Amino acid sequence: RVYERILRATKREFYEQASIDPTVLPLLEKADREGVETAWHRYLKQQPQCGFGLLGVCCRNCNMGPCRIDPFGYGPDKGICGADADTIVARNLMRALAAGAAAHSDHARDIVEVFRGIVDGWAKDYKIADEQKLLGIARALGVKTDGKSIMEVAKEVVEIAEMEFGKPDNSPLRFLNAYAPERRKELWRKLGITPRAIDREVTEIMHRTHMGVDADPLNLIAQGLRAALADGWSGSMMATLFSDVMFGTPKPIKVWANLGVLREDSVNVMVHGHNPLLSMQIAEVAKDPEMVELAKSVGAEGINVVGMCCTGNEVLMRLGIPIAGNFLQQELAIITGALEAVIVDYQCIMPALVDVASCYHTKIITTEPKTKIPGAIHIEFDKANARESAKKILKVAVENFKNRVKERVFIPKEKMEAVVGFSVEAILSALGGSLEPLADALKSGKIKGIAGVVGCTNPKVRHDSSHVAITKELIANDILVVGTGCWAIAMSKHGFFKPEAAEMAGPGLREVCKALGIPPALHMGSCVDCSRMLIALAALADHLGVDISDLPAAGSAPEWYSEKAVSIGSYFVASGLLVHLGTIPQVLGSKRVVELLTKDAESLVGGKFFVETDPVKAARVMIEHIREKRRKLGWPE
Ligand code: XCC
Ligand code: SF4
Repeated sequence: RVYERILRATKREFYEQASIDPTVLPLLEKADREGVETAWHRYLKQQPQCGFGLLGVCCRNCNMGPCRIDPFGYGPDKGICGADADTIVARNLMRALAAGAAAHSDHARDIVEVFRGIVDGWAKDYKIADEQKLLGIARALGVKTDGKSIMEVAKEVVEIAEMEFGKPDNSPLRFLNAYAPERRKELWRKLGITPRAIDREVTEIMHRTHMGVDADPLNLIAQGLRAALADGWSGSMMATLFSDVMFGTPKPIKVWANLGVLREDSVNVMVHGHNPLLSMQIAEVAKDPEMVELAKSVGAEGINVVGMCCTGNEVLMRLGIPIAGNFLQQELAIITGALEAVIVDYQCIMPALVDVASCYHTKIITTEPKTKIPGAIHIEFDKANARESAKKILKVAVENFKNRVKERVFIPKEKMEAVVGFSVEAILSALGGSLEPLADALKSGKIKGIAGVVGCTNPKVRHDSSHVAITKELIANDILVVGTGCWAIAMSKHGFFKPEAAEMAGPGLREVCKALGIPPALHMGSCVDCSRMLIALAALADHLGVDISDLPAAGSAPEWYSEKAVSIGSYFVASGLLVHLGTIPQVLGSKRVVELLTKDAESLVGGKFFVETDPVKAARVMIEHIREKRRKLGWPE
């Protein structure tokens, strides 16, 4: 039906349906006039998408195949090796999860490597910016800090961090052990899903999904949860913790969001990807007098660094660098004709950027050995000479200003003010230093519950629409919403992060927000910062003397596309949360897998998934779930 509607639509109708963000339509029309394609155009060309793929019943895990199962029962019900739909679907999903966990954790590895560089002295352009944070981590890990210099503490901590990736024994991951609540750890032990080492859990998925190893959907999914826990409670968590140590723990800060942050008079440089190691340096060197001088010499007022996706979130929260948009806007930023360069690290970077950029003067600069795109300029970022290296990369952008074609520039005027930067520490300090006020507000029912809303944008959903609709519904029902990633960018753009947004909240939440001067939805950071939510949930559960699965809380990824979201959703489920998915995962070809994820999981880990493409209906399910949890706690509904 969707397909028919799309076929019948005129171009303009299609573009209007693409997004609720006012910057999108004019830029899609500009793209059209200039013969440029975007993800939306390519999405249309992919219709109808492969039914076997959508259901997850296509297997390419060996060279007897590819094999596919006939979902209607007329054709083959087994692959050549005998794997049935349940096995194939479970294996495919676990491989996606493994990729997501690997992405987050490899990002963490790069952060930890530079942290090691601080200890060993080669990472001279990085420093320990937040000593308190480091001491807190040390204490949590059981590292003695008394009488030691900060560098001595750092050395011991980094040794533990490095071992998380590949420690050879079977003991639990050290960060998970330090931060997860006792009841959770006990449950995971009983279920045999305590993660031992990050790389090991990912590798074990790759092993088990090889032909002729694990064919049992439950056993496969159990290993998936184990890898996801390794990601959430260690990989992603280390990425967050050490980024805070090196760049500072985010505090509330006023920022601007949406494509209107691009400037006609300046060199516009977009940092895109996930890791703050380079983007923080770019943002800093852009203020360097030498670079500003260079920008003036080519006729610009200065250098305007803007962010995209999660590395954008990293510099947004720490430096107030404006954010140009979320995932589906990456091509549009180039189509404005006003972008001198896109500097990328990794993840969520469409290879199409190079094609789009070829129609404009924009340069795409890749910087990581593991991320190269044919047609892009590759300048490897040297972390041992970070500042000089960042300058070298930025210079390419500045010198490109003279190639901008003024007549082809169109910068949408829309930009929105937002208050972001709600780390756990910042939330605690807004609460006056303890969890007590939040616990009281929850118990009395002023705040009914907490929802974590995260994740991407996806052309299968009208861009930003589900993020906005679900958040509106939740806050109107007195549920405090926290979140990360492209959800958080959507919220920034649509005004949910202004303190005045409290007016959209129900009476109880509104009162609390007004008293504290905070918005009803809180920006907690980038994708890896979902680990901040784990820490907050654990602290709240401990404070109340209950398990995470008892809390009036739920999660949602309304517009997710990424394999990383599979891992995030899974670690929240394994940590005891109900998690909503707003785009349909490729699992419907197996009734068994669907049952495991949406029913059986709850009796095992206390959390489960549910799939609902209608955001308002999804919010109602989450609200009902929260009511139920309140009933069980004996709190007023
Ligand atoms: Fe990527 Fe993190 Fe998704 Fe946005 S939200 S599209 S993963 S940038 Ni994590
Ligand atoms: Fe086919 Fe089995 Fe090989 Fe998959 S693993 S491609 S189902 S033979």
